[in-house]
Amino acid sequence: MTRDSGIPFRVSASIIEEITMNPRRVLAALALMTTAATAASAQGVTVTLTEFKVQMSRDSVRAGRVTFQLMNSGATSHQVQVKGPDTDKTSAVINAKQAGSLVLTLKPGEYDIICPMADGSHKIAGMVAKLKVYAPAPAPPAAKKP
Ligand SMILES: [Cu+2]
Repeated sequence: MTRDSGIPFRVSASIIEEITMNPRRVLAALALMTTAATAASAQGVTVTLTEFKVQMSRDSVRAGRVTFQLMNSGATSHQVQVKGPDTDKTSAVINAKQAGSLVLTLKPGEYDIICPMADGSHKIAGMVAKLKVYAPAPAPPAAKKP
């Protein structure tokens, strides 16, 4: 689920060899790498809800598609609202001991992860957390021969 190693994909030995042996194919190889990097960018955040806390498996992600796995470990119903730049999305109500999910495409910035239930009283009681969304990773450096 969480892939944030800084090395978004492995470059196969054959691609490295192609770059070394045939510089004219570098552009084609880079196009392949870009595709691989995009595929590796799906990110997951597990959000655990209790009375009255929002706990997240991570507090930052890269901009792009983010899947929030919502787990209500509490004894009452909760909900998750994601609020930030151009974003204000709320999950369905999640009953006690049930799970849900929310898939959003986020841009860089600071987001609040809130339980909006009971006219905001869950939030006031402590159900709010921060998520930082960083700019997309820069293009990886050119592959080097080991
Ligand atoms: Cu709540």
